[in-house]
Amino acid sequence: MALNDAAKLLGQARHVVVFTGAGISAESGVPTFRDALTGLWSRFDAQSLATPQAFQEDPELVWGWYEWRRRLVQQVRPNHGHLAVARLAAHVPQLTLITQNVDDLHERAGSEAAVHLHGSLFAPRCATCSRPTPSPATPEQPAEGRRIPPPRCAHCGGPVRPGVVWFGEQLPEEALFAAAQAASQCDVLLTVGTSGLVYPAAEIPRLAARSGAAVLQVNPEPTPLDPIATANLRGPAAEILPALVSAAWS
Ligand code: BV8
Ligand code: ZN
Repeated sequence: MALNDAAKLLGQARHVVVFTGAGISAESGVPTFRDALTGLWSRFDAQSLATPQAFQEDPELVWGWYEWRRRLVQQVRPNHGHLAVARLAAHVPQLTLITQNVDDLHERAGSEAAVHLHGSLFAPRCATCSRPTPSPATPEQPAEGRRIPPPRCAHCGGPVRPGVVWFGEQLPEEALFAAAQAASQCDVLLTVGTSGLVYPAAEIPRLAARSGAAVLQVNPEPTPLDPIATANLRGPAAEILPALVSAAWS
């Protein structure tokens, strides 16, 4: 299905779900999970660092990695893909934005109430008593990163951890419930920049398809979601999304 037909579907939609992954932030300069890690972390893969075990074994290495990512996100800006998603909300009767990303680029692009299935780089909490803690001042870091001891919790003295969902950890219940609810009720789901490999998040587009929604996929590469998609729009999000929104409401 071509972009104009996909735009027609979007233009007639009552409830649109936008489901995003790392690919929508790639053109802002935020590495995806498929991109090899650099500097201090080059000998690790993201999936092994993003675990409670890694933090247990080497908290300074893992905290240093998240502080490096947080600093990078603070230095970059939302791209035309994020901005088109924010614009889309003004055109459709109901829009639910669900993201796997831990950056804040959707919010900085003007999107309200993004459902963060995997948490955020900007919501640290105590690893022991789970009390939220203020984000520390962003430490200077050499480009290749460095080990940083995590701050201590003011209440129990426990180590502070990033407010993200690590592999092997459960997703926040209310976020997962809201996402499943929206996916089962929407009539169009736009999946953007995700490889569809991480569960249970990857179940969301499938739930929408099983519930009768049209799934529109934006990704320069094929993914396991291709077979369930009504349209596979091959290309970068910052090009395809503005074109889709303009075609639907020009
Ligand atoms: C859990 C936060 C259970 C941290 C993240 C079922 C089957 C198999 C395995 C499992 C299963 N169920 C559970 C598992 C285990 C595991 C899992 O899914 N493993 C996979 C890898 C096989 N899941 C879990 O561990 C989950 N927890 O199951 O708990 C449980 C139950 C009870 C009690 C206790 C526990 C937790 C998963 C969440 C992990 N945290 N992030 C952090 O960020 O550091 S996941 C992280 O990786 C991201 O959030 C994201 O979800 C994922 C990366 O995927 P994408 O976003 O899709 O990005 P990716 O890099 O892969 O791909 C980028 C895509 O963009 C590509 O397709 C590329 O072509 C495209 N692209 C590139 N440029 C552009 C573009 N697209 C558009 N425009 C461009 N310019
Ligand atoms: Zn504590």
